[in-house]
Amino acid sequence: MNPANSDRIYKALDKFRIEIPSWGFANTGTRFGKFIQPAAATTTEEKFSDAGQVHALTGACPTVALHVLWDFPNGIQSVPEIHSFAERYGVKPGSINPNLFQDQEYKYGSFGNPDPAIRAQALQHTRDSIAIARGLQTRDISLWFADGSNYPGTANIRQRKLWFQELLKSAHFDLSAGQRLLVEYKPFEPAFYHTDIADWGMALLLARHAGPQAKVLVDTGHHYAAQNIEQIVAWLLSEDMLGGFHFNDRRYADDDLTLGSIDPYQVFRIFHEILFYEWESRKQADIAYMIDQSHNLKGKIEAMLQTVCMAQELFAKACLVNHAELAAAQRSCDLVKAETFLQDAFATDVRPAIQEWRRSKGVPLNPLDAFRQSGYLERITQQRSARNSQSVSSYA
Ligand code: RM4
Ligand code: MN
Ligand code: MN
Repeated sequence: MNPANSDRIYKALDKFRIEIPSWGFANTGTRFGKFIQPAAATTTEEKFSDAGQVHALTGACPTVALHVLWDFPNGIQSVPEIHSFAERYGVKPGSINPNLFQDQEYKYGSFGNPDPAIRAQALQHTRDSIAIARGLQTRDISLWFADGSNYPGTANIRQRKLWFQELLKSAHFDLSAGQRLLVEYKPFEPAFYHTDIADWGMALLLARHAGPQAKVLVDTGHHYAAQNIEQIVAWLLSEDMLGGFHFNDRRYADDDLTLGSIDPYQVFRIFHEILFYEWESRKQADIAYMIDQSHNLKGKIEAMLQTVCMAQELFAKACLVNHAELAAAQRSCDLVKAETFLQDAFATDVRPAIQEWRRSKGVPLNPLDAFRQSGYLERITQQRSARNSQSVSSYA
């Protein structure tokens, strides 16, 4: 690889950060059952410890996304504890995810629930989550709603939209300067007839209505098959409304498979649209890159390392596109030439350059190998297996 390209890769990796989810280290499963891993994290402290390993081995994941219901058993009172875990394990708290889908009250929805008392409870939980984020000095509050309906005629879709508008706006009032509300969308599941925020357009309208600190969050798994996700990314960038990503891969629906395991070219194309935008606009896009994956078959820490390394590789490949030449080829409608710029960048083996970058940062050249040799997995398996064996695994 020529030195100019290696240099581009080093610079790109220097600024590339990706957040890992606390829930990716705990035991999870399918809707049919949980498959217990003896090494899975059983406490928030253990999640921080595992996240700290991923960051220590990659140097690319300084923050961990937290879910309020699962990681803050005492709400705002848990903040000092989280601070101490962050200190101890070398990873900071990142985005704060309110949980508006698990409590029994939310059977018929949260912000879209016909019962005003439940809507008020959902808003209060969101406000508490914003206060938690403030206490932790983290920027993003990331909202995903399971709200929707399963059968035609059972929900007033327009009325629910108004409730969403009203409550998101109220939540926005609570934000401090610099904080952001990220609004995630999902076409279906758990609701199978209609979802209140089903696509990027709905999320965009709601975020706009809420206020200037609300942006859209794109979870790559939350699209119908064949959807052109990079076009959505390009439009959101053009509207200055792209707040962040939840990265994962999918084959059918919200599969939460390891990033790039099915379609690495799509992730490359997403990164390309972002870098092309930055080149053209001469602006740095302010996007939170986050992983939203929870593996029940692969080892949790291994899968997370695999994901981070894949994200770095695809980002490095995307930074090899020569934007000036691409723009010229697009202007002259030289289709084959334009497409070839992308294909050549994608086909480039960036791994040696990434290893050089890792060497310069003092992290292992192969994070996965280093993890396997570290003895960490054996240690936590021993420490946690008794507790994990008591975990409930049945679906019904
Ligand atoms: C949803 C969505 C959210 C995540 C939950 C657990 O499908 O992707 O971002 O918090 O799952
Ligand atoms: Mn998500
Ligand atoms: Mn999801």
